[in-house]
Amino acid sequence: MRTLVNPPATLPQANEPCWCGSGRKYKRCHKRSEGRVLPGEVSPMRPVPDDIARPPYADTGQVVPWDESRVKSPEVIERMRHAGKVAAEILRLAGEAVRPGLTTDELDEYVHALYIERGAYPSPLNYHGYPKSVCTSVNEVICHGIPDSRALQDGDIVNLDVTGYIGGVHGDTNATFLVGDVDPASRDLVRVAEECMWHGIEAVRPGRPLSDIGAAIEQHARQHRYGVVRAFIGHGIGEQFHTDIQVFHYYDSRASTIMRPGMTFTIEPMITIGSWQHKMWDDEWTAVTSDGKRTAQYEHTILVTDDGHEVLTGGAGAVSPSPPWDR
Ligand code: EYF
Ligand code: CO
Ligand code: CO
Repeated sequence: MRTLVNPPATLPQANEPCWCGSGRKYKRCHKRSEGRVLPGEVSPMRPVPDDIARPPYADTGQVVPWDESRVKSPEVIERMRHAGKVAAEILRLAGEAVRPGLTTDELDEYVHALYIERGAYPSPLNYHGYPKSVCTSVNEVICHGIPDSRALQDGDIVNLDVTGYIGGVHGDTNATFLVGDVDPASRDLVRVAEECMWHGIEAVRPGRPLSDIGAAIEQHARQHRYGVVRAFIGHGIGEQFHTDIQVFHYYDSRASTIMRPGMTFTIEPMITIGSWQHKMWDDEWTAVTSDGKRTAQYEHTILVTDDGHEVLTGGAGAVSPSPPWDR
């Protein structure tokens, strides 16, 4: 029997045989993936010119961690301010390019060029072997979506996660963008995800445990009946993309590390309309919600200061420059 690849114009009823010729009921076959994001073709890795300084994993894809102080020196902090600004600018420009019909691979090509024009190495590229320069996570994709040949569709939401390596340090930031005309429920999700990030940021102060951050995020998400993804967390950052600090986005009493001035880490909550549980695509990179419902994320790189915090990827020119309630 011939097996069809593309769905016909008229779809079967749930209990009728699937259009693909599998012999299974439609509801047990292709109905399950209807409206879901499907993987496309991934283009070859893009080269980075030799004159751009590369992190140690760039050539091998192997990440070999080393001991890095949790508290950064003023000199490292100054370099992180610059890396943060570069990442924030690239994220804003990438978001301005988002439109229906553009493929996520075309977005990657654009973002890759933005890093290079600024003398930055795209931190995701070959990090643990990751094949692209930016993560593009559409609709039910929680994080680490790989740019490919899928075109953005009117009504999609897409998270762009930009990390740049410049001056020997990384700056990491992301935001979720609307593609064309997006339904009110998804717009509310995106708004609350941004608010959750800022509630987490406002909980950053020296002398307090990291668990304050997750508590603030979880409380706000719950208030809106949204879920908080648990499998992916914020991380320490500096000369390495990821250091040993772990930032949970939900309350966990074990997050007892006390925040100290000079610490740098990301806050990057992933908020869901339905289940907070995830499953992985066969590519083993792309994490999606277990129920296929939408999810949204925002991320900033934060410095703990003597009296609170500084948002290294925030400020003028950032997509999310300050708490929405202060704008
Ligand atoms: C080993 C990757 C490794 N990991 C984290 C590698 O912090 C990040 N975003 O805010 C972040 C970004 C990327 C990243 C890009 C690539 N990786 C992804 C998924 C699994 C994995 O296992
Ligand atoms: Co990121
Ligand atoms: Co991050």
